[in-house]
Amino acid sequence: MDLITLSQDAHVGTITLNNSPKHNALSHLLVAQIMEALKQLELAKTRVVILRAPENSKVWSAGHDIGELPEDGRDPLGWADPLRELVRTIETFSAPVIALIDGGVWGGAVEVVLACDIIIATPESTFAVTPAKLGVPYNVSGMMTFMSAASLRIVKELAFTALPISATRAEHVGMINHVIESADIDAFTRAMAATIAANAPLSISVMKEQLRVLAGAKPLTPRGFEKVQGLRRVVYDSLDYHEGIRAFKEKRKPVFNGT
Ligand code: YXS
Repeated sequence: MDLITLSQDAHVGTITLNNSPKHNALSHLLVAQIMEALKQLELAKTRVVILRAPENSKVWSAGHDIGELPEDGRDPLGWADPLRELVRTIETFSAPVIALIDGGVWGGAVEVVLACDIIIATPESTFAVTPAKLGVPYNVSGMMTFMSAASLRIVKELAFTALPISATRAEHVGMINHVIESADIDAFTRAMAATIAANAPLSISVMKEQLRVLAGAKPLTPRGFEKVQGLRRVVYDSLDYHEGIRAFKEKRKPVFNGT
């Protein structure tokens, strides 16, 4: 596992994203290594996992690997997409996952962070929800992750502007748990992890699953789901979707025409 590092100290496991040249873009390979690490920690009956990037990272994760977004008419965020699998794995992991954020979090990486149970960030950290910047149709469960993390009005501002918001604002609107100075965040996070690890793991594990099931219990009729999927197809079949990806690869601003 060369794109991450994995360490374990008593009941606390730490996964560090470590592909800085690509700003920890969530490629198939990086996600596979995170999933493998989570599997090892689950087998070791780990009581808390800390998911982080190296200290003083300018970018915690640049989100989905844009080079891996399909352009052949397939849903770019379908069930089997590695980002989707990672979000589900974090949500169903048997113990709490704490996201320790230091740097910019972009696109689908914001959803990965929001899928974590507790989020602790440095003041320099930012969060940017970017589908509109690339012309991507975000998927249904992903939008529910955002809606579970902040009010609808905040989600709309994040989604429509695609602008980064600060950790301070994210905390103010209840999207993250704590903003802690860079010099103190490691000790603060480890202290919280130790507190959780000293509590009853079965009770915590069941409460985590109860909260997941209850938070996800939202009515969506089959007809409603099919309508949303049809609307998403219009987007990922659009010229704007291809323009968004091409513009990123050509390092230029995209020009969207709404077609
Ligand atoms: O030019 P080289 O080969 O060195 O590669 C550059 C970037 O192309 C690459 N890179 C990425 N490659 C694939 N997927 C990415 N998401 C990605 N982000 C970056 O990493 C190398 C260094 O990037 P560079 O030169 O731009 O670094 P920088 O320090 O000037 O700028 C850092 C960022 C993060 C501000 C910048 O890289 C950036 O804006 N990245 C894209 C962030 C983004 O829009 N992410 C959303 C990805 S799509 C996604 O998550 C969902 C599908 S959705 O959009 O729906 O939420």
